[in-house]
Amino acid sequence: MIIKSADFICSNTQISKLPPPLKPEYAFIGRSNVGKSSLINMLTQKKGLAKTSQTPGKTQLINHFLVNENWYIVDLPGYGYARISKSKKEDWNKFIRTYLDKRESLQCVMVLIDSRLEPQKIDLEFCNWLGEKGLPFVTVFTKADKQSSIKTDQNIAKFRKALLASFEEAPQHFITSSENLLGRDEVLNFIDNINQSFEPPVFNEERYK
Ligand SMILES: Nc1nc2c(ncn2[C@@H]2O[C@H](COP(=O)(O)OP(=O)(O)O)[C@@H](O)[C@H]2O)c(=O)[nH]1
Ligand SMILES: [Mg+2]
Repeated sequence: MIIKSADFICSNTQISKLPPPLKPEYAFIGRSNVGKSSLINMLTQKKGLAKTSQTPGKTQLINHFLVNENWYIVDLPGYGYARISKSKKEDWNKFIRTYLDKRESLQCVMVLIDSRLEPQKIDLEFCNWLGEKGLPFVTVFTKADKQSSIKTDQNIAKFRKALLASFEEAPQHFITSSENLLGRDEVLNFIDNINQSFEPPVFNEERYK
């Protein structure tokens, strides 16, 4: 897929104010600092599109970016940072889980995982929750440039093995680096294929007025 345009559309804290679900969308999510903003910028080749920062927990909104005027990248707040109150965490959970569970046009959840780390409980729990809800997801291993491909492969194999404790099959996965464009074509092709067969869902217009 050739990226001709990628534009920020809106930030939301309310599900009722999201754009109408008429275009296919892909939610990007993972632990804070996993490299989500960098990956979005890498995929779109637009440097400042999603803001990157070293400060965990900055993005607290559902951000919609429209690509090629026909599909959305959705940047979701990162999960699992320590310095946040319990009630805030619960708010996060409720808000994001409602979005993921109810969004009619959501095609796939892209779960970002740091390829340098051994399987993390919070990532596995999140994948298991997606599985329980029957939501389609893939895993996207980030920052592959930071260590040898042997190490990356070992960590991925461990993660996939851990998923097999609750899934019959591990979901499709991608290996990426925002530094050297690794995985870019693969992720964009995956999205392009789904976009080809997208049919706008029937929805209640009143909800989006
Ligand atoms: N070497 C390397 N660094 C990365 C990569 N992706 C992100 N980073 C760095 O990791 C930090 C967090 O990235 P960011 O995209 O802001 O993470 P987010 O919190 O998940 O949005 C930043 O310092 C990035 O420069 C990558 O693929 N390779
Ligand atoms: Mg970010």
